[in-house]
Amino acid sequence: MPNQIRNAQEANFDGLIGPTHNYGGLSDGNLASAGNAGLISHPKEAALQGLSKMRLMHDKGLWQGVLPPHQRPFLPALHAAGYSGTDREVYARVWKEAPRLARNMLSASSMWAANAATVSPSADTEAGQLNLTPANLSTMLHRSTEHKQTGRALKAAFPFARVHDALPMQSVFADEGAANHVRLCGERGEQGVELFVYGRDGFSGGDTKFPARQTRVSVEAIARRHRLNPSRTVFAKQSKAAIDAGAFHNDVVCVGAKETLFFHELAFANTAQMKRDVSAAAHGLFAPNFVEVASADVPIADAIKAYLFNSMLVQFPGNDRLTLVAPLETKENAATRSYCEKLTTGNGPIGHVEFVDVRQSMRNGGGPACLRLRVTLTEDEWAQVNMGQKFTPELHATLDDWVSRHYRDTLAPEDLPDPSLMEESFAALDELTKIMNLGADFFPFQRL
Ligand code: SUG
Repeated sequence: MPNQIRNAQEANFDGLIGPTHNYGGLSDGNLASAGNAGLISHPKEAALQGLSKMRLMHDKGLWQGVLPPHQRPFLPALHAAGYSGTDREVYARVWKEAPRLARNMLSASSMWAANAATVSPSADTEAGQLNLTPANLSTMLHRSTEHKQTGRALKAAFPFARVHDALPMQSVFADEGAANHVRLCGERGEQGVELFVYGRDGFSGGDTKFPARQTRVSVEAIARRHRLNPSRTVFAKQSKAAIDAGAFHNDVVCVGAKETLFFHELAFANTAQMKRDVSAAAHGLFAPNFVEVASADVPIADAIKAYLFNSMLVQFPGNDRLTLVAPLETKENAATRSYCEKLTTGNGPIGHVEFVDVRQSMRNGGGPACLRLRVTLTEDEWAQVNMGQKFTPELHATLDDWVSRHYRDTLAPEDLPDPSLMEESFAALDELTKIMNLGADFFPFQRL
């Protein structure tokens, strides 16, 4: 019998964009990150754009949460690399001797909350408890430092949940979290089907030009530790064509919600098999609805450039059909714009498209879907979420003011070695722990 926990909704927890947001060119295989390396960034504008997107979701009636940025620079990694002295001394020396390492430890990449963790709602797990596994993000150095702090933020947000440790920090277990995971369902609070997507096996090497950041070994481990029902769980491989075209995560070419899976025809190595497996796993629960986009309609290069699929697929209260919350870039590309028109004039499951401005994040390859972690919660669970991490108009006003007081308007590559940037960031984060009710020992610099 499927678990039956009613009155559940999907909450979006967005990563609040941190004060060191910059274009470091750190992610091989992420075309935007590579192509925009060295551009001047706008941290204040970036954070305000993120907050506006959260406000839109809240005002439309969805549950919205916030995940705090991480401490950057991440001094513990610099200490581990042999740098010692005062924070200023450490920072000056690493920029002088190892600027690449310095840039990696300054990235605001925790904003992309879709990579924070893999989430299995209580309705899918054997114990009927929300399970989360923070992603080890082991493929990219600048992201490999996120998982511990992410675990802290998730434990603060969801005190009732089982928050696991990240998988072993090793290439065989490479894991990028919810960006390679889709949950389909009928009613949100009933047993769903969890689709895990991987790019390589783990033990045997991959054959892709760009890194395949998720392994089969890792997704099987997560499904096992979350105690998912094997007959309701599907594993599918990304295609080499998608990874090599720049789909460094599956959510660059695929998004799903409720019964609907919206994806590019080149997203999966074996699309027919994936559909058969999802249909079999959903048997007796719901009828999956596959919306497959042909290359003839949207070439994969356009899909990746315009981030059509890195949209949020949501059900706004009062709408019978789903809404695609897409980046403005999708409207500016002829192929993706006309595909969106086709969606809204057709009678498929996706009936509305809204465009949001997250350009600052987009230039690093992070669209609307990257910025949020979806967590399906029952009403009881939502009531237990840390109040300081629930997005409300009051919190929005407080955070807008906090950003305006602490963040820089611009950051050019030559501004990054300035130790004042570190001190400004720590002062901002220290204040944030009070605003968000995170405790006075939340960040490593607070625990010294
Ligand atoms: O991991 N970009 C991120 C973008 C993550 C997008 N997330 C999802 N698709 N869910 C990444 O590649 C670039 C940072 C820089 O170059 O400064 C970066 O980390």
